[in-house]
Amino acid sequence: MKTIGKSLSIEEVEVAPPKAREVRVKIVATGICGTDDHVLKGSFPNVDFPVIPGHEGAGIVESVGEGVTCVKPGDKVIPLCLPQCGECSFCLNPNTNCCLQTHLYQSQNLMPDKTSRFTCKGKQVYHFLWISTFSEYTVMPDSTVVRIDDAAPLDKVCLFGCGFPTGYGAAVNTAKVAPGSTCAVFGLGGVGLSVIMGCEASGASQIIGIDINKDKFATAKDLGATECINPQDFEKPIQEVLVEMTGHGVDYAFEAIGRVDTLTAALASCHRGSGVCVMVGEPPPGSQLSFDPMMLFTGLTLKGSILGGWKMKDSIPKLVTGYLQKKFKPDVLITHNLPFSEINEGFELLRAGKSIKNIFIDF
Ligand code: PAD
Ligand code: ZN
Ligand code: ZN
Repeated sequence: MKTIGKSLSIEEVEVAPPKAREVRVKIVATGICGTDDHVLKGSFPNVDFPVIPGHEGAGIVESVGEGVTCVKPGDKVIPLCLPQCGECSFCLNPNTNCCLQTHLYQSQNLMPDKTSRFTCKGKQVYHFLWISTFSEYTVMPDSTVVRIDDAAPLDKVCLFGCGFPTGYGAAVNTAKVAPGSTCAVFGLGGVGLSVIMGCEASGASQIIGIDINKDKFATAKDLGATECINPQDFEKPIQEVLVEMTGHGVDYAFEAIGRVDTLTAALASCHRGSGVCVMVGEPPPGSQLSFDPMMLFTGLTLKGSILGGWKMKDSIPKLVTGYLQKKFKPDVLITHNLPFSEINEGFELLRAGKSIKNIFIDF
């Protein structure tokens, strides 16, 4: 549980039974995503405190409320940080994965009936993105949970709740990386390394990883980066280095850090006539991007990508099945398996650049 200005504290929380169209899930494993760190630092917009964060989990359905037909007790599931209600105009639009129920359009700090299922010492605790996976039990609407293959190892496939599909999908869905192309990936955390996996799977011939932490380079190269560079090793701006390395700039640049300066650099490192820059990292709330609009005049494209463009209910079970068929290897990202009691140590490891993905079990 997180109270503003404090680190996470582990508390006894009462988790009420699911109401109609809600599901109560026993979380078996959860990861930390960079977005959870934004929540702890207070830079994720519109979070109410005290809150139970966490959105990269996997578990087992414990009970369901009236009218729930998509899952039943005992099913292995992944909670979805982007709902898919299946009925709104955005769900019916094949060109967006952002259901109108997502946190960008309405608050998910309480259940749809505007009450919380969490109580601690008699006080209401808020939900996060409707799924709050940093909890042994959690309740979510049925639009934000999906059944996965019974054979899926939950301590691995929890990564399909956010980080892996976000990065992989940014390459294969949003950018649609073409075979033989050049790619630059800014930020080699869980998300950026998953972008590299997507670029590699798409047949990119040059994949340049960019990070200020050289310890990330070995994993990036194992996953398909052809070279890795640290902007601090150069006197000139990194975009100039990338343009020189590739002739006229990269075909695709991905920002997977969440900073405006690196987003501007990613944009400027793209091929002016046909480059595609994809914003994946979440910039601080209220920030503004400033660049010469003439950059776009000759064909450069700037796009955003949330959750890799996947409609989560449709896609996550298929991705998990693909994992079981060894099509993806997101477990390479798991550097630490820790008991849930060490969740704060997990955030410290992430901030110190000493971990990629921390997975928590043993609630
Ligand atoms: P992470 O902290 O594991 O990785 C960030 C990486 O960026 C680290 O390797 C840092 O060393 C590196 N870095 C930091 N500053 C710089 C810099 N100035 N130049 C170069 N490299 C730098 O986080 P993550 O991979 O879990 O998440 C990355 C971002 O993606 C973060 O902003 C998160 O909120 C966002 C995100 N977006 C979505 C989405 O749907 N678009 C989903 C999940 C996460
Ligand atoms: Zn995330
Ligand atoms: Zn919808």
